[in-house]
Amino acid sequence: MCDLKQDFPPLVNDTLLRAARGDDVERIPVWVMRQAGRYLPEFRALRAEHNFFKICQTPELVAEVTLQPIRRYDLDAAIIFSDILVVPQALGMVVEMKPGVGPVLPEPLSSPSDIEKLKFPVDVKEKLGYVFEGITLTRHKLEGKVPLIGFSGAPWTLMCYMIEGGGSKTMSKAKNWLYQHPNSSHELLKILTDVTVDYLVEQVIAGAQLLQVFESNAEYLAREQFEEFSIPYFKTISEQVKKQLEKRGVESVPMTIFAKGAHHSLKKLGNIGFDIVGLDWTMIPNEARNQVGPHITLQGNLDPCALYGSKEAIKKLTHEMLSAFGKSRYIANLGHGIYPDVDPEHLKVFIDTIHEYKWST
Ligand code: 1CP
Repeated sequence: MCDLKQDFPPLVNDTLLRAARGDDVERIPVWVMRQAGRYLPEFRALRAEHNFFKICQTPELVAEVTLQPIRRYDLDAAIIFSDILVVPQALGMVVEMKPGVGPVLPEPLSSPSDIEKLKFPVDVKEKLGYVFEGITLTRHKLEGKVPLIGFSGAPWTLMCYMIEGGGSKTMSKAKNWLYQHPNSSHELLKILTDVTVDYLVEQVIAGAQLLQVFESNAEYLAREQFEEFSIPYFKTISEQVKKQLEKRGVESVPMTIFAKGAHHSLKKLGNIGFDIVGLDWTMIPNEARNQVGPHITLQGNLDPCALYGSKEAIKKLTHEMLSAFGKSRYIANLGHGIYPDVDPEHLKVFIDTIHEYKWST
């Protein structure tokens, strides 16, 4: 790999990073979870020619897909094109992306003894080097226009896919482990945490300017399980990523935790070393603010289905969202990833409405 890492172009629009730090911003920064992907015709055209993971593994294609929404919209950040399931792949599991179905792991972990089959420890530079190359190349191709976000799945969410073998309505197989095999569950979650820390550290070294951890499956856990099987690993991730970066002489970057459905634990989420807490659309902005405290930047949270409404309705709901969050310590986003059947023009209305909003002083 050639050393592309030096001399990244200077960042022109740093609004997102300033909002992450709690500095004043002249306009609210906005990016959208899953902003590069299936709702965009230009992504579908490229996807028709290439296997999903082939795209993830090819830095030029990663850069191209990451840039597609940046060309189309006035976004304040890019998120690297990849998937959370590259981590189970790095651990030796087979993951396929089936059109119309989603991810399928044909040989899931069916009992705790299967943990031994995982190829651990993982040399992330060897197994996931393609992600880091994609990040470095994308940083160059972005030409400093907006910051680049790196990401990973959180351990519990990854554990779900590895045990369920794909998506699930109940996560009952993965939850079975929490009740039947708590020690083995912790063993697996610890393995996933170790890989995730190394993976996120290398993403920053490769050029990621903010990191988001997706705990999309938090909503399946009651508070007690969330406190036992999810929160402690968030803490380890934020502490270890920052510590290892310091050791490597690299400046740390803001970190976001998005724990979908974790209403019961917003207070704790404000206290685990993450700088930004992402909210889903069922969470209420001022209640979340009271819970997480004033030192956290909030991100979210329009219902992704609101983009099915008329343009006028989208504007109205977006205005309501903005006035509910207020201008400081806030990053606008949807409350979960954008759906594939959304009209791309409707996303434009959401983004432009955020930027055009007139704050009364
Ligand atoms: O633009 C971006 O946001 C970057 C690309 C990205 C991200 C951040 C993709 C591409 N996947 C993800 C994260 C991801 N992947 C999450 C966390 C965010 C979330 O909750 O939505 C999860 C749970 C996955 C797993 C996954 N991968 C699913 C969900 C399945 C389920 O259980 O409902 C799906 C459908 C995928 C496939 C996928 N990932 C990304 C794309 C563009 C696609 C579609 C694949 C295709 O083209 O066939």
